[in-house]
Amino acid sequence: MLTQIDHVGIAVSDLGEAVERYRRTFGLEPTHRERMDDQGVEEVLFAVGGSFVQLLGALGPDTPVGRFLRKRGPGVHHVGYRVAHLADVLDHLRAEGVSLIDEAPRPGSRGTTIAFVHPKDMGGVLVELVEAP
Ligand code: CMX
Ligand code: CO
Repeated sequence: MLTQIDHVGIAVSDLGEAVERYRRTFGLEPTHRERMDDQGVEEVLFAVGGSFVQLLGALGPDTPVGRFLRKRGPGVHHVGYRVAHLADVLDHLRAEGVSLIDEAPRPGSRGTTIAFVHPKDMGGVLVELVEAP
């Protein structure tokens, strides 16, 4: 069902500073930058092997990442898993009684299709499912 780790999402308070930190510390160059107004975030992706590190800056305090930063501070925000058929995986999770944040697949960055699973049934970890374009 899960084919690989697509990305690890990390909430940062200053996106520009975090990008410089990853560049200097690990010699990584950003491979993608995108502002997603519907999610209230701006992301910068670094490719690591076949997966990404996704740095997430909040577009305002009243957004998922903005609230996370206020309550918990910077750190790991979610894990994104790649799946082949997102709609089928959502049907399966629903049948298993898992709480979904997104009842149906919706557009993500890079032309992907995504859905979030609530952390309360996932051991406190916010999970994102990602279907490649
Ligand atoms: N990981 C784990 N738990 C989290 C969490 C996270 N990232 N964010 C919030 N929570 C927990 C809180 O600790 C809180 O738990 P308690 O009820 O035990 O206190 C609960 O969820 C509700 O917290 P909240 O402050 O009310 O948070 P929100 O209103 O933001 O709701 C959530 C939480 C997960 C439903 C919301 O953040 C959401 O819908 N997230 C999905 C969308 C998203 O995160 N977009 C940004 C990333 C975009 C991308 O990667 O493409
Ligand atoms: Co993500």
